[in-house]
Amino acid sequence: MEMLKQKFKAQADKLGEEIKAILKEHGDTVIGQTTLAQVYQGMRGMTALITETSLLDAQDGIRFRRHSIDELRDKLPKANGGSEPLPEGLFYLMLVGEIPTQEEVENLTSILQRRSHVPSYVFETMSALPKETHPMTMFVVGVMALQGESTFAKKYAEGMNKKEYWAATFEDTLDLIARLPHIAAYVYRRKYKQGKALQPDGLLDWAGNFAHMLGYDDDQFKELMRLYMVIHADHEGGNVSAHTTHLVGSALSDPYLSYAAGMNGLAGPLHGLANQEVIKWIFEMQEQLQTKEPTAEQIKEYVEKTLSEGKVVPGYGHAVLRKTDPRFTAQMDFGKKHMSDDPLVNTVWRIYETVPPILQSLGKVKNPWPNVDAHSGALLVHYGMVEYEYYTVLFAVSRALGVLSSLCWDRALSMPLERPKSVTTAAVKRWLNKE
Ligand code: FAM
Repeated sequence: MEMLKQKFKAQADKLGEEIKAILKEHGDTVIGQTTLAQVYQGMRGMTALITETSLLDAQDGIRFRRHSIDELRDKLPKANGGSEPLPEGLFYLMLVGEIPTQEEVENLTSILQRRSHVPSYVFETMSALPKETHPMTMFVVGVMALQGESTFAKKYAEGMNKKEYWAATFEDTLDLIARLPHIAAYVYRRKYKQGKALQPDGLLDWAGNFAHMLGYDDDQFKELMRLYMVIHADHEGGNVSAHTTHLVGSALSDPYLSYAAGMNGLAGPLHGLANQEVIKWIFEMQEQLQTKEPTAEQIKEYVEKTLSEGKVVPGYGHAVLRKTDPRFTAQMDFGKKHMSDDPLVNTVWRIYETVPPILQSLGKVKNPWPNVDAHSGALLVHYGMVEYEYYTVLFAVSRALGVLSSLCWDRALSMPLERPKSVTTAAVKRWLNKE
């Protein structure tokens, strides 16, 4: 642990110096123009954030420290006998910018195991909620209940020197990532499996153990969880969950508070909740059409009906991407390898052939291609995880790897309080009248 921490600090100090030099020489360099439309329309394309962990290209999709998803599947260490990357390896990569060795990943796995204890009051707090509560709400309540454990909050209250912020954030990050699978698994077991929580298996990796605690001991499901936890981890800094975590963290709210805030954003249907919406939409289509495998023609009609009701086609479109999401393709590849005859998975692939031309024909959808959420549910259903309201919790556990490693970078680089300027429409009118 100390080695990883020191390595991170050394990298952060080096980058901090480089940033200082860049700003000294180029601090006044203009990097773009902002239009009024951008300000009114969700700040699309406006560069306003620094995020070190990953970068999204509109055509090629996400790269984590310059590595594509395909490269990660190839280069990151695997579990014994497995072929999907271990998410601990991606976390390491995002933190220090290097692909770790098998041994470094194994060390990280044992660090996380040692830190994974969740106090019983956290489970009791979640249990106090009615069973009908949405799993994301239960999950965030669990995280908030754990906030009293924050090293950052305790040390800040004791008068911590600002030079130590990064170290306290680092400690909280590891503790929180270690504990999240327990909180998430508890939500699932309580809501869907009569409250029968399962004991962790200390011999398993982070994602494998999460699968085990959820109640899925199939080796293929564990592989799916490793892949799932890798591909959902980070999508540069401007998406709602990453940006919210960063924004709240900029007020020096501790990592528990910041991450919980970000996850409330992930719970929105235009963001992380889209994965539950996708499978719900397909199940409803199957029910209405009375078939498990609708034809392309039937799908087309159903899509047109969805659009005519003023709804979006879930799992399609993206604020930045302009091609098929490589996270979708990686899941398709997993499906082809492990379940090529599954009717639901085949329906997802038929939807992929059918939807883009329809969205294209509307003339306003900037990206008619599928995103990560268009595929994930069908893979989970294949292994029996049909409770789609739960899916965003899986996304949230994975997203912790990205947003919390970014938060470590924020504190290590002494990122300031974020506080952009806002104006009223009356003020905009005054500007325009002056011109
Ligand atoms: N189905 C129907 N209409 C769509 C659409 C879709 N999948 N995607 C975009 N549009 C519409 C959009 O509603 C807007 O219409 P209006 O002008 O009438 O309001 C128009 O096309 C232009 O939108 P855009 O510029 O192409 O997209 P945005 O950048 O505004 O929004 C998304 C991006 C993701 C919110 C949007 O594509 C969407 O609602 N998709 C469906 C929900 C979804 O899959 N979200 C998950 C995103 C995912 F990557 C994640 O965060 N996990």
